[in-house]
Order: sequence, then C-alpha cells, then structure tokens
Amino acid sequence: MATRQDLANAIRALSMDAVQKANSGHPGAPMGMAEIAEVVWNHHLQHNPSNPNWANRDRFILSNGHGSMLIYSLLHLTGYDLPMDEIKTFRQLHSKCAGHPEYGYAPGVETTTGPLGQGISNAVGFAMAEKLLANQFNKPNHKIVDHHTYVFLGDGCMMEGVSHEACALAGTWGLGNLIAFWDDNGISIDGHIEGWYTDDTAKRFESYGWHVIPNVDGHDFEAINKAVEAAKKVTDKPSLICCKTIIGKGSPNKSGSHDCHGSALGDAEVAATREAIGWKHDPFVIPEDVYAGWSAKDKGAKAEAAWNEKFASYEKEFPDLAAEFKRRMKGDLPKNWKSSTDAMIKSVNEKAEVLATRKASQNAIAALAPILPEFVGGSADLTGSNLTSCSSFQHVSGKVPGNYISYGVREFGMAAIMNGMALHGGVLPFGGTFHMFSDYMKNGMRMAALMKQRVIYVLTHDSIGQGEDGPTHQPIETTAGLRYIPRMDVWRPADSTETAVAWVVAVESIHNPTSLVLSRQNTSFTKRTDAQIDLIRKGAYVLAEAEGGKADVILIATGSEVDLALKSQAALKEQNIKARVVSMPSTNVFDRQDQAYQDSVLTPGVKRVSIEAGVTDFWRKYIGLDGAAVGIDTFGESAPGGALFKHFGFTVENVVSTVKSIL
Ligand SMILES: Cc1ncc(C[n+]2csc(CCOP(=O)(O)OP(=O)(O)O)c2C)c(N)n1
Ligand SMILES: [Mg+2]
Repeated sequence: MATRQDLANAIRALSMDAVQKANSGHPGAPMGMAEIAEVVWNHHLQHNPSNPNWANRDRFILSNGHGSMLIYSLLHLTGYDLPMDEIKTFRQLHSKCAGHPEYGYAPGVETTTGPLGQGISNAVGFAMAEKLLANQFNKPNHKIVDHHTYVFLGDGCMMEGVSHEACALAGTWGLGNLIAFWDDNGISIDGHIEGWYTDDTAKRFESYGWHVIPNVDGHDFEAINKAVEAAKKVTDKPSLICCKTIIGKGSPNKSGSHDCHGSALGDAEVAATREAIGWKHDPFVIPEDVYAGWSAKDKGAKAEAAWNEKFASYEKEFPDLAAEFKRRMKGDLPKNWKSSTDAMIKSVNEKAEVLATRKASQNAIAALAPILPEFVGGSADLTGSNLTSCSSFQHVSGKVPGNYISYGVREFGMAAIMNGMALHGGVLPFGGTFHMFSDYMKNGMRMAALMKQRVIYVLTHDSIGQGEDGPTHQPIETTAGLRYIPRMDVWRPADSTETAVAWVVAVESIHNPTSLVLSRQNTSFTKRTDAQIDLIRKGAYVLAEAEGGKADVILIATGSEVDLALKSQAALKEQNIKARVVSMPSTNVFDRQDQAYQDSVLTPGVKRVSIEAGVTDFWRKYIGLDGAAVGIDTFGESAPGGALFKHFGFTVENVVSTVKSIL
C-alpha cells in the first residue's frame, strides 16, 4: 500500500515531469506544497470527482496559480475527468491543463488564478456567498448549505494589495468557513524575500480578526492535519495556517531557491530528484496503489449521496425553498422574469421622468430586487452616490444577515470578491463605485469577462458632467477602455428607459459581465415607441429619424450627450441639413448585430458625427475617416458640469459647425 509520502511524491513527480515535458511552468510551489495538499485533499476536502458541480462541495482555490501542476495533479489523482493525456499536454494548445488554472477548462478548477492576490480574494467571495446562502436557506435541523472554502496562497498573493482589501473584510465578516494555507517558503521570483517582504503576516491577519495558526511545518502531515482540525473548530473567524515550506522540496540542488520557481528543473535534476525522493516510476506512470490511495470517487459519491438525502428531507419540509435553491444554483431567471421586466420598462417609459441615470438605475434596482432574491448589492463606500441601495436591501456584515454589502473603500477587493460570489453560484452580485475608479478594479473586471461571469458594475459620475471634483474624478478614456475588454458589455444609457433596459439585459447576460456607466447629473428624457424599446436591446437604434427625406448626416451619441444630439438635429434642420440621431447605449451589443441591422442604423455612405464626452479615437470605427468626433482628448477641469460641457465644446454650435466641416 502506498504511504502518505508516496502520495505526496506523486504530485512532485507529475509536476516536475509535466513542466519538464512542456519546458515551461513552475515546479517549485507544487513540490513545496505536496504534503499540505495530501492532508487537505485526502482528509478534509468534501468533493465528488464524478460531479464537480455538486452544490455543497467544498471549494478549493489555488491562489498561487503559477503552481497549476499542483491542482492538475490533484484533479487527476483523485479521479476527475482529467486523463493523463491532458497532463502530458500541459501548457499546449487545447489542453485542459492550461498554463494557469483556467475556469471552464479542467473540471474542478473553481476559478482562474495566476494574477496574484485575486484567488484569495475570490475565496473570500466564495465564503461570503456561502454565508449569504446559508442565512437564506438553512433551517433549524436542515443545514443544506454547509461547506468550506480552502485556499492555498504564496508570498506573492500576500504582497498584493488586493489580498489586504479582501482579507480585512473577511475578518470583519468572521468567515469561519474559510481556511487559507500560506506557503511561507521565503522565496519569490527575485529570490529570498528579506529585501522586499518583511511583514509580520501572522500579526497582520490577527489584526484583521483572523484565527492564525503560526509556524506549522508544511512537510509534516500530522502537524498540518492538527492545524486543519483546529481551524475547522473555529467557526466565527477565517483561519490562516502559516506553513513553513521549502520551495521545490525533493530537488537536491534547486530546492530552497528561486531557481525552481518558474522553469523546468532540467533532465539531470529531474533524475536526481527521482533518486532523492525514491520515485522509481517513469514519467507519467502512477502505480495502482498510489491511485488507490488518492481516489476520492467512492468517498465523494458517498458524501454527495448523504447530502442528497439531507436535501430530500429539506425538500419535503420546505418545497418552495428547495425549488428556489435549485433555481438559484442553476442560475435560471425567475419564472415571471419576462412579464415583470416588460411591465417595469413600460412603466418607466410612461412615467417619462427626467432623472440622472444613476437615479434611474436605482429605480431599476428597486423594481428588480423583489423579483430577484439572488441580488447581492453593494458599493465601495459610495452607496449614497452610486445609488446602489434601496428599501428591499438589508445591510449584511457577516454577523447580521442581509443582501447589501458595504465593501469599504476597496474597489479591487470588491471586484475580486464579486467574482468569487458569482462563481460560487446562487447569488447575483452587483457593486458600485465612481466610474473613474473602475481603473482600480479593472483586472478583476477583466477576470470576470475571462471567466464568463455575470457580475454587474454600477459606475456612476461618468464624465466631466460630474463637475466640481475635477480631473481626478472625471473619466475620459475610461468608457472606451472598458469597451475594449473582450466579452465585457458596456452600457451608457441616455435616460430612464434606456437605463431600465440596460439593467434587464445585464441580468439576462448570464455568461458575461456588464458595466453600467451612469451620469451624476440629470439627463433629458425621450419617450420611446414600443418598437424603439425593443431596439434598445440591440445596443443602438434610430432615436429620431431625419425629417424630410434621406439623412445628410448621422449623429451618433451616448448617455448624457444624446440630448445634445437631438438639439443639434433641430438646429441643423433650420439650416436645411437633415440629420438622423442614433442613440448607441452599448457599442458592444450593437457590434454583435447582423450587418443588415447595423446598416439600417448606420446607413453606408452617409457621413457621421459621434458625440460622447470621452476619447475620440474610439469612435473612428463608426464614423470612418471622413466623419468627425465631438469628444475630449485631454483631462477635464474643476468647474460645475454645465460650464465644463460648454468649455469642452459640447454645444449645439460646435456640433453644427463640426457637421458642416465634413459635409
Ligand atoms: C499580479 C501578478 N504580478 C506578477 C506576477 C508574476 N509572478 C508569478 S509568480 C510570482 C512570484 C510569486 O512568489 P510566491 O507567491 O512566493 O511564489 P513561489 O515562488 O513561492 O512559488 C510573480 C511575481 C503574477 N502572476 N501576478
Ligand atoms: Mg514564495
């Protein structure tokens, strides 16, 4: 029978051999964390390799994603559908074993990791989602939501600022279901860390309110196991287990040094390591007794069956809640979604209110919240400005149940936490900040897009229109930048009707994130026909057709500038210039429409002028080289918004003269 050491060494062998074959990758972390992995995966993690989507499985996150061969080894060895051929093609095109763990590639990978610091922050989101669901669904004697989130992280994750943001909040929430293992190996890419990382990490986490277990020998199975047992007993605080490890352990000449962090050991050193750890098998050969020692298939099937029984008795007693739990974990929309939201949009259009689009967004949130119990709102300390809350929400802090989160001034942390929540399932997170500070959370937003997650960003104060706060707070290139993220849908609605549609489409977009870019100031309102309401969903549409025949020019505007386009259309008419006004709340969505529709909105051959309070370069693809853009290519200024629009040329006179300059 294989010993525990044999099991751990199987990870070492697979990791060094796969990295060697690919001649690329990171053997150090998997070899250094092999014993910790054996303890967690073989003795604690509740999972079923035959059903990676079991709702109540424990979640495992490898935040130090460069050590991807660690998780691939574990998934393969415990019996997931990740055959050896996939391990052999590590880091090659179409392999499930991508360079870093990619969500949606290998089964059992819960989140994409590699951008350091985000995995641990996702883990906080997973644990929060569990807590929110437990509050909503568990009943006395029926704990159907009851699992742990385990996370491995290295020095890099610890150094990254985002881990500070998320872990501080995890402490405040008292997330007892979160257990983190710090790979304290004293090494990062530049070498021994004394010159750049001397934090007292244990004290840091204690000050956050975590339960910290210091000085655990990360190669001693019993010591690690004792620490995990202790961590599980503390249910009102997240636990950090500080594991002293040796990077690349087992490699006689490279362990303990950054030489084994990020490149293959080399044939000679691989051979020397085999010898040193007593691994007698050829590359990619795992003896049966080692597979038997690792397999989680029977254990996992039993664990899931036991939970299924629990769920069945819950279902008997609380059939509606059970059905709702299933719906939410599947990510289906509520049954009455279409009728409720159609009615909501219709009523907004009929009300014809002149509002800031941030206020229109709040109205939409208030209308959607009662039909979407999965909504989890929040803001990075700007609730009153982003208008992200409403009376349906209860503030939640971990100790008090609810569905609205004050993230504190932690934009990036918020983005990474929302990704974790979305990936956990059962909740639909949205979070607000000033549009300008989406830059702070941008990589988290990019990760949501990469992982096809439904996360909604409420980005208010969307232009120079925000006014007196000045250029630090005035987005210029920001909207365009977000539009360039593949799979991110950006909406910059013009008024309450477009805002309502944007919210509905965002919720319906179950495989991509959405950025709602909203004004601080009031915008004018335009009443839509039923047909136009449907067309808003296409991202762009003819809002006001040229009168008196074929258009001489098409004015394309977004958000607060749609009003200027309409006024300019009237002024142009006086000069016998026929202008069509196209409202384009979402360029991304419009780009996906068929050619015929696109041509019906932007008729080929008709000259175009774009109007948006942002960079002009972005608009070239719509206006062409013979069109013109009214926009801003400098930073803003401090002044009332109205004065700034005038100063930067957002006036009827300037639009008219710009049109004339190209006709
Ligand atoms: C945000 C981010 N910055 C930089 C990197 C590049 N990088 C990958 S691993 C690493 C060092 C990580 O050190 P540590 O977490 O201690 O890993 P170890 O070498 O101990 O495995 C760096 C800088 C990254 N992946 N993500
Ligand atoms: Mg390290």
